[in-house]
Parts: sequence; C-alpha cells; structure tokens
Amino acid sequence: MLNAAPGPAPDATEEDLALRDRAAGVLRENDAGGWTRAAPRLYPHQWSWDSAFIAIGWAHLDTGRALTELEGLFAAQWPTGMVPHIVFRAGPDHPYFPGPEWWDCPNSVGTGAAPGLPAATTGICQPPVHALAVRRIWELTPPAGRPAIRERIRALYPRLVAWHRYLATQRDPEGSGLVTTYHPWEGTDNSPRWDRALARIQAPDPGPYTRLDARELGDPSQRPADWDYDRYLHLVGLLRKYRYDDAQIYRHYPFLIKDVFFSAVLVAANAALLDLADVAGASDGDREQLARWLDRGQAGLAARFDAGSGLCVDYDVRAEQDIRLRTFAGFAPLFARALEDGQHAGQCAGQRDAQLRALDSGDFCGDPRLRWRLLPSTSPAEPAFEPRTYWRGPVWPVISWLLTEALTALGATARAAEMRRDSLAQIAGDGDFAEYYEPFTGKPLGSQCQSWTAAVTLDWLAAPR
Ligand code: 9WN
Repeated sequence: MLNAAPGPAPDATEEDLALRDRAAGVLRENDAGGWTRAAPRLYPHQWSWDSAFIAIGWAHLDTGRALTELEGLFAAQWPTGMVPHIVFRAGPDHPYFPGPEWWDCPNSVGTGAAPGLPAATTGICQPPVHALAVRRIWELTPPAGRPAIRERIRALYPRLVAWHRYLATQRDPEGSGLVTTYHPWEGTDNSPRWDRALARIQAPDPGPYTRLDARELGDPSQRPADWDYDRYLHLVGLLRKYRYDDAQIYRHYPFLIKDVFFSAVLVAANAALLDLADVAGASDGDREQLARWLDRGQAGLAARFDAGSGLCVDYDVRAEQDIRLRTFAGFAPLFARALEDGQHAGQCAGQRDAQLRALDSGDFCGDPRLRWRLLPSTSPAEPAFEPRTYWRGPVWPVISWLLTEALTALGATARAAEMRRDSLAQIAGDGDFAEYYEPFTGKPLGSQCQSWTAAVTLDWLAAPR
C-alpha cells in the first residue's frame, strides 16, 4: 500500500531517507524547467514513457510539478492522438543522435498529422504509462491541493483518451486488442524480440552517420550494435517516406509487430483512466469506450498466451510468425494487471498461476546465478542473452517497477515487497541511479543519474517495508 500523502514511508530507515534525498536530487538536477531530461548527457530531451515514470517520482515531491511534466509532453501530442517518443526540447547545446532532422516530421507528415505539429518531435511512440502516472498523482495529492489538481486532470484527460484511441485504432486496425509497433525505439530498442524481423530487412542504406551514444558511455558493448543502428535509421527513412501515415505504413512498411508488452501497458493504462473517470468527469461514452478497449486488450493477450511455457508471445505481422523468445515481455498478462476480473476471468486465473510459476522458474528470477531475484530483460537461458547489453539481459528498474505494481494489484504482495526491497538494494549499491544493471553481478550499466530510475526509487521508498 502506498502512503496517502507524498513523503517517505513511516518506517523509513536512515538509509532510506538518504537514498530518497539522492533520488530527489537527481530529478531536481535533471529538471530543465517544467520538463525533465531523461538523463543528463545521454538523453538530454524529453522522452515519452520516461516522462510518465518521472511524473510518478515528482508526485512524491510536488504533485503540481508532476502534472506539469505530463502537460508539457501532451502539448506535443500529434493531431492523430499519438504522443511522440521524443520531444526535442533541449536545444542545440545538447546534441543527441538522431536529432529532429533525421525525422523531419514537419516536412514529412501526411494528412493524418498536418497541419502544423506543435513541437520538434520524432514520429513514433512509446508504451502508454502516462495514465498510471496521472492516477498516482491524484492518489498523492493532499486534500487541500485537490481542487486545482482535479481541474488540471480534467483538462488533460481528453488528451489521454485520444492517445489511447490512437493506439486502439490506428495501431490496431485488426481490432485484435494488441498494439502494433513500428520501430525498436518504441520502447525496448535492441531486445532480441526484434532480431528476426530486423534481419529480414534488405539492403539498409541510412547513409553516413555518427553515433554519440557509444562515445558518451565509453563502452559500446552496453549499447545496441551498429548492425541494429543501420536498421533503426533505415526504418526511420521508410517512416519518413510514408509520411508517418499509419494507413500507408500498414500497407507497405516491413516492420510491424504485435508487441504484447506494449499492449499490456495499454490494458493497465485503460484501467487507470477508468479509475480516474469520476475525478475527470468522463462522459458515459468515454467510459464505455475505455471499458471496451480494456476488455479487448485483455482478450488479445489471452489469445497470445502459450500454456506450455507460461509466457505470452509477440507476433510478427509481416512475416505472419510468432516470436517465441524468453524475455520480460512474456509476462505481459502480469503487466496488464487484469487477470482476475472481467469477462475473461476463468481463462485468466490459470494464466496468472502459470505466469507466477514461470517468473520464479530457473529461466527467470529462479536462476541461481542472479545477484537478486529480479526479472532480467532477456532470460539467461536464451541463446541471445547478453548480460551487459541493454535490453538483451540487464535488469531495468522501470520494468521491475511495473512488475511490483502488477504483483501488488494481483495480490502477490509478499513477492512484490521482496522485489521492491531487492530493487532498492540494487539501486543503493554501486553507481548512481543507473539506467540498467548486470543481472549476475549487480553492476550498474548505461547512463548514470537516469531520471526514471530515481523516480521509481522515490515511489518504492514511499511504500512501507
Ligand atoms: C532511443 C530514454 C530512452 C528510453 C528507451 C531506451 C533508450 C533511446 C536510445 O533510452 O532509448 O529512444 O538512444 O537508446 O531504450 O526505453 O525511453 O531513457
């Protein structure tokens, strides 16, 4: 259970309070004035799902500031409803590759998003964690602040519904309940889930380019390979060519994946918007629509569940193939947090038990070599596993956060508490709020002072031990 008011848990130790101060310091340091850099150097702009996690962190310090984070992000929402994955807000003194010129959205966007995009952005999106953040902000708003925050949530709510509508329609023309992703950058860049689809892409020719990420980290083995980047950039070129028009993309574009993790976040986010419906004064029509999307999403995930492995399976739309790999995404039904009630309850109860068994099996958290019993991004039993390389093995605190929330919601509170304790021990160890961690040694990897790691730390620290 969460504290009713912002602040540390009542049983917080000295160490907890010190960690809390440090986490708050990271957010304050990365605060660029109403929006927060995802990381001070590696990611100097505003990222979409980072912002949602960051807002959850801010909510423990200042709920008004937390909402400002999301209001700024949604000011860059496209007329289609899409919330872009990066809003380039940092200016020329903070280089990032690829920058707005690679996306060239103002000149490329077709009928769907014209005229006049509100900001320099990319043309793809990331998992919709935002509604979870708004719900947390509301939960943490003290009574005296509620009228003002309620007004702001009311103003933001239609934008959140439009965002979910975009995902439930343009990104799911089949009405399957599953979101189609267009690019590895739509969340989990070099996850091995995309390897086969990327390998099919012929003759990528993105032209000459210079990566800044490997130079920034000084260790290319922690980042996606050049092979990946060639294809990422080639895909950006194709999206530009199809003018970011979803219908065109669906017709011609080579990389279309029914991503069960992304779809699961949408299910959980639809539930969060329904929870906020009274606060936001949602119309009956919106409530019914959200309930339909939620139900459809849950059914879509149930249909992708593989009883043999206990995991949920992504689907490559172009190749018409299942993507059968043991990764964190296989736990999509858990991440969706919707396994117990609703129309699919019977089917889902069995899935929940199978998922919980798979989670602590030797393929995942039960691997005795793990430093902590935390979910690695890719199973160490998977041939594609690489313990130091980004989404191919390391533990990501934000994924652990989504999982602890899900386990709590599903009643597995002891396991959730253990995962929260282990995650805090991981973060409090070496490093400074790292982006991701080596699963066997616990070594911090990637960017340091990563905003979303600090943000979930603040949220975890508010729960009694
Ligand atoms: C590309 C900012 C982002 C996260 C992504 C993570 C990583 C970017 C990159 O960093 O992606 O968007 O340059 O590798 O994969 O999930 O939002 O933290």
